Amino acid sequence: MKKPQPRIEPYHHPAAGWGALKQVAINLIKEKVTGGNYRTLLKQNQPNGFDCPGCAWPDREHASTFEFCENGVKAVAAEATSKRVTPQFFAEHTVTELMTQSDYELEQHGRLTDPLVYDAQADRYVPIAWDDAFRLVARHLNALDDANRAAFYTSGRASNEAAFLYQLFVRMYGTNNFPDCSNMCHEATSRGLPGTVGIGKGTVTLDDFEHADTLLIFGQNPATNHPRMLGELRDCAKRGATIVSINPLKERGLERFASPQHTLDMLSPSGVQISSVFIRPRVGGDFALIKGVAKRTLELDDAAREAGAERVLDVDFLAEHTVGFESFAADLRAESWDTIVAEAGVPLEEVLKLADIYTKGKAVIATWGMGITQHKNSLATVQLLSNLMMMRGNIGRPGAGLCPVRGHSNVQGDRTVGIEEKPTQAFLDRLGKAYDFEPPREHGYDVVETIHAMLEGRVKVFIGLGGNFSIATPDTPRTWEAMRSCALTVHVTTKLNRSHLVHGKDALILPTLGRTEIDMQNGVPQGVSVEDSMSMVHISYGMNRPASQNLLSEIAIVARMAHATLGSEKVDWLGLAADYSKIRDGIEKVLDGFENYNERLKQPGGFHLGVASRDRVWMTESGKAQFVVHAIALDTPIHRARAAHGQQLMTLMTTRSHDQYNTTIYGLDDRYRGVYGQRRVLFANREDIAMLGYEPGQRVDITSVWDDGVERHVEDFLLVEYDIPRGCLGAYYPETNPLVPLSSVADGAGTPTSKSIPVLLSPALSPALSPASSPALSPTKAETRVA
Ligand SMILES: Nc1nc2c(c(=O)[nH]1)N[C@H]1C(S)=C(S)[C@@H](COP(=O)(O)OP(=O)(O)OC[C@H]3O[C@@H](n4cnc5c(=O)[nH]c(N)nc54)[C@H](O)[C@@H]3O)O[C@H]1N2
Ligand SMILES: Nc1nc2c(c(=O)[nH]1)N[C@H]1C(S)=C(S)[C@@H](COP(=O)(O)OP(=O)(O)OC[C@H]3O[C@@H](n4cnc5c(=O)[nH]c(N)nc54)[C@H](O)[C@@H]3O)O[C@H]1N2
Ligand SMILES: [Mo]
Repeated sequence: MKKPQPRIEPYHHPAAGWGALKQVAINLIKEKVTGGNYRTLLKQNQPNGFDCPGCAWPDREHASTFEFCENGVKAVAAEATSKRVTPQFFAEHTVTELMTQSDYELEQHGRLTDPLVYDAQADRYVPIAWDDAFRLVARHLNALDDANRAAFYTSGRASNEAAFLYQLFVRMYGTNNFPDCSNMCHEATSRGLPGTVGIGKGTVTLDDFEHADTLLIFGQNPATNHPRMLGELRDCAKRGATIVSINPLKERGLERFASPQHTLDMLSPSGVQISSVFIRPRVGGDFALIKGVAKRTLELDDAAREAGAERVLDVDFLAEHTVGFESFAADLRAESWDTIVAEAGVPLEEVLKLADIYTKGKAVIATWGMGITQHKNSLATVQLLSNLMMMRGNIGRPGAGLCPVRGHSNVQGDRTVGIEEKPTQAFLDRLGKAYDFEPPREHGYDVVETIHAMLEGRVKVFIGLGGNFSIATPDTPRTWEAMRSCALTVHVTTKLNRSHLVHGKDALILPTLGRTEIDMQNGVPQGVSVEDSMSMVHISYGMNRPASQNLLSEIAIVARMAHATLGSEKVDWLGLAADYSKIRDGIEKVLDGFENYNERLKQPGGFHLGVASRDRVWMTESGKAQFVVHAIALDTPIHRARAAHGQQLMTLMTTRSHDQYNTTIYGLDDRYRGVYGQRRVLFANREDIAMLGYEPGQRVDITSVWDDGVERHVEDFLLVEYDIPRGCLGAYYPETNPLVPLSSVADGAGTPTSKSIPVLLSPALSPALSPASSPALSPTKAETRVA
């Protein structure tokens, strides 16, 4: 295929539509997906098919007609590619050489076929027998003087069975060090909601979308990240529901959408209007905005009470189900409108308008994504949003509720089955009893703590079940230094990525089956189960021939690692790996809600794992839903940086382009935002560009402002004029991860603050790199800055 010409060209069509159909065809051709594997696309999210590895958005009954999703197809095509990375490939390339390739190029090489071990002398990965690989892992783990010197990462694609077995192995080994991708993702949700409604999960199911009259979409870009959600929003819009987008950007998919399942949409040039209202806070302004809406709700209730009209607050719900409302109300009354408006970056009329919409809604769903969770105050923001919804009883009734929209297809399930660095004692008790051992009791490290621990020599072995730890994480040069200080790094993986190249003294690449592939154990095809964003648990069967004969399933890899490290006296690891239903029996024993697990998975669509708050049962300390008071923070790192640098200081958010899946770069376009053939772009407001003395199209370097004396810097970004609030910038992740300071995390959640980085710009010093070939994360540049 010819190299794309880098260009900027605004997109005027509705999201999805014909543009998406065209991309599907292009991706199947690019990945050279062959005959049989095409047909598997039709089995995606079907009762006997596989769960889409794309995102965690649920499916109607998991049994509807084939739901079309461009990015689901990209994810499946990327896994079904006929390209292969064989031992021969590694014989031809040293690791140092591969480091000069971009993440996009690394992804393009295809599927890994054989287990590999790093040979330091040759600076190459060379083949290793599976048993030898497991022996190497066991030798390292058993040589550590303390189990807490190892960390076990999980990316949210791992199935319930793989994740449960993994946590059992790791806890029997002796640690709770479970950094996982959700530490960087919805942690503010998982840690915040238990404090208000008792459980860190959403309260709605898809059925509620049929009854909602108002939807508030906070900080999400569904056209790219959860395309199937747009189908749901489309139907809501057609029914006349009010949809509000709360986002600094006017994302295309929230404006107009043409559903490929609906002929009329496809024939209409403008598609269907989705959001009728766009509220555009400044980056990080949501907390103040939501506080304003809550304050106004209270004022409207005061007025209604005085006039003897119907109350605006759901007083029955407040009385019967909640505690703490009085102090919450007092805090709202004391809050100044000036502070709210200044910190939200939204004019007062807009705050009042949003409150008006919210209070007119009889059934309101609030959804949220990374625009809410990746800030310093993200946990407080999630709790405040939950409180706002509680004011009008919008939790636990039809058509209303909390809807965090998760990322990875099984990130929620992984946490449910025990991928948790802060497990409850009750969970550990049951696990220990079921498997006759004493689990480690003290809390383990999350992602950021793991990196700190490696840097300080406290963690020496890193094992990753999927993911791309070295560039999904913040502060790239320090993370690389951390990874390189390890005695052993191990990656269970499908495709070559940066993390394999930024390795410990010993290093293993263990290639595994993807979810779309047939997983045969003892002659019986095995299914795995996953839990989506709305707590539906269902089974998934792969359909494609494995990419290589020498792949093992994730479960087999975990089991054989455990067998080699711990032996099989207590747990018959290999027996469990031979029949996954036995692992599910274990899950059923240890966790509530999984009664008759194997049986209930046979129902088409699976089953709903009860969420207590949905039933208005509150698993909080008080036994009620709790109002929590948080002040608007006025002394954040952003405030301090602005005080020091004035107007020059900008707040940078890092998001996904349309052609990526997290760190996996499928292509170089971001169609809906009008970016083609390049990724090193920086979206800025036209007036800011002028104020800072630049021109659109000029190239700039970006430096973050932090107080630890470390220079964090990325180079050579194209300034693109964009409709974004003043003082805010947008760029892609992972290219900008070197800018996120390791110590900059969400209070109470530990999430890197990758959507609010205080930065300064300067004219680009280096000559412009060719955008199409520039390393996605210029590794050499990042490396030169490793202290
Ligand atoms: N195709 C595809 N699908 C994916 C992924 C992918 O990379 N590619 N990733 C998966 C994963 S792991 C996740 S977590 C989800 C992520 O899905 P999203 O949550 O949609 O993630 P992002 O693209 O990072 O950014 C979300 C939005 O937040 C907005 N935003 C930024 N700062 C703020 C703010 O301060 N306030 C508000 N209100 N909005 C803000 C941005 O403008 C953007 O529209 O998608 C999942 N699905
Ligand atoms: N600056 C910034 N940083 C961020 C974010 C952001 O918005 N901005 N978002 C954060 C978020 S929300 C997340 S979730 C993390 C994502 O962090 P990760 O989950 O670590 O990253 P991914 O890019 O999803 O992982 C991709 C790799 O997983 C492997 N893989 C794919 N499929 C499989 C499989 O079936 N099995 C196994 N074993 N491996 C597989 C492939 O090798 C692929 O290269 O990044 C976070 N980092
Ligand atoms: Mo995520």
